[in-house]
Amino acid sequence: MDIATIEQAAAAEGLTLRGAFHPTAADAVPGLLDGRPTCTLVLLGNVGPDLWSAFAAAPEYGDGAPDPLNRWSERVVGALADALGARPLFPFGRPPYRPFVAWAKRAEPVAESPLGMLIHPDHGLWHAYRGALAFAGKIALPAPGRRLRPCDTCATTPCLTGCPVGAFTTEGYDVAACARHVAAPAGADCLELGCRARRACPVGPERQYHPAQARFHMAAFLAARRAEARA
Ligand code: B12
Ligand code: SF4
Ligand code: SF4
Repeated sequence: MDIATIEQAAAAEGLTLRGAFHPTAADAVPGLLDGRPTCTLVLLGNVGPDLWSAFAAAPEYGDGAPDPLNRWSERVVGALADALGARPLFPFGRPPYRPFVAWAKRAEPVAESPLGMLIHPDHGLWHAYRGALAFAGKIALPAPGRRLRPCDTCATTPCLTGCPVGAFTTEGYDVAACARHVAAPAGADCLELGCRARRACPVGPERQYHPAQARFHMAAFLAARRAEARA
């Protein structure tokens, strides 16, 4: 198995290869189901709107059942894992969540932004992870390139002043304040076009999600909050 084969197989399904690494015990990557340790972890996800056309054409998108993108990810990443001889792992589900944020930092040049979300030097804040493939074999990987964190040279940090309700503070992300605003009529801009603070970031503007994708994610965020409140 080589990394280019995995990248091509993922791309054929609408997923982008989001880097890979050779885990150590500190990475807390589970082994394969037959007991072998994971020697290579490959992350898959989306960069900008690249996954959207594949997902919007899938049966899960319009079937009306909960969590369509997660179910699509389980089906597609699960099928890739079967075909490539890997174990699929997912960032969603029930807590405790798999530490995808820490894995992402090992796999590609992403770093925490002042918003908490990971920023990529090319894709900005417009990217996410849909799953990972755990392989027993040690797959040869390109040497990690050194990239600068865009926030280190961002003089005005417009992301920190972009939120109309000040949900991003030095204390962290005020999820309740954000959700209240997005659910209210005054939050229609965030609901329809995506997080305004995220949109204020000048990095990777061409990767910004289109309105249909932005609305889908924001509606999913509100649905997750409602489900949390009911639990
Ligand atoms: C739980 C969770 C949430 C919770 C946050 C709970 C909280 N803060 O109290 C809720 C449902 C609110 C949430 C929302 C969003 N999330 Co979220 N979330 C997760 C999840 C599943 C687990 C995080 C966790 O608890 N890890 C375990 C703890 C121990 O590790 P931690 O690093 O300390 O985790 C903290 C942060 O990750 C933070 N967090 C999680 N999501 C977000 C989003 C923002 C904007 C910020 C500032 C912080 C934050 O909250 C965690 C607990 O304090 C991760 C996936 C994963 N497996 O990691 C995605 C993840 C972090 N979320 C992600 C995203 C994109 C979002 C949204 C922006 C989705 C959207 N709507 O587009 C929204 C934010 C809404 C907005 N303003 O736009 C991405 C981030 C990608 C990136 N570029 O960095 C991840 C990695 C999922 C993915 N599939 O890629 N999320
Ligand atoms: S606006 Fe500046 S500080 Fe904020 S995430 Fe973008 S590059 Fe980083
Ligand atoms: S979605 Fe809107 S209310 Fe929520 S953090 Fe982003 S800018 Fe603030």
